[in-house]
Amino acid sequence: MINSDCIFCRIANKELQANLVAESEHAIAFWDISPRQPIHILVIPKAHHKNIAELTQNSPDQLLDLMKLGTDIAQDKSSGSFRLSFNTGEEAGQTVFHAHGHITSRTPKDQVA
Ligand code: DGP
Repeated sequence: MINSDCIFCRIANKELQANLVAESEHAIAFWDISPRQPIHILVIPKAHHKNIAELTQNSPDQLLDLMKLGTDIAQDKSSGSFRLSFNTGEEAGQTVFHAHGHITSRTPKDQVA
């Protein structure tokens, strides 16, 4: 389901522009608009789920697809040292209430000696 008030639904639906990295059947990944590390990519389900807990509960098949896309991208873009993290709830720093994983790394693959 797509929520027209949700910015990440609109990116997933290609109504809003983003710097896309890759997509799979159920997930899409794009560069974070305000990167905090040299690699900072978001991976989101195409369908609207407010956080990773709801996605896990409601659609384990979509969760698996998202995790595979996220880890494939992380391994492709980084040296192999990365984080894939999900802020869940306001107190944990979640500001966009459409589930999303932050793929972050300090060591892009092309900068490893
Ligand atoms: P969080 O704090 O975990 O909810 O992370 C939300 C992230 O989403 C934050 O790092 C900034 C990013 N972001 C917010 N709006 C946009 C947008 O319109 N485009 C892109 N590419 N990233 C966005």
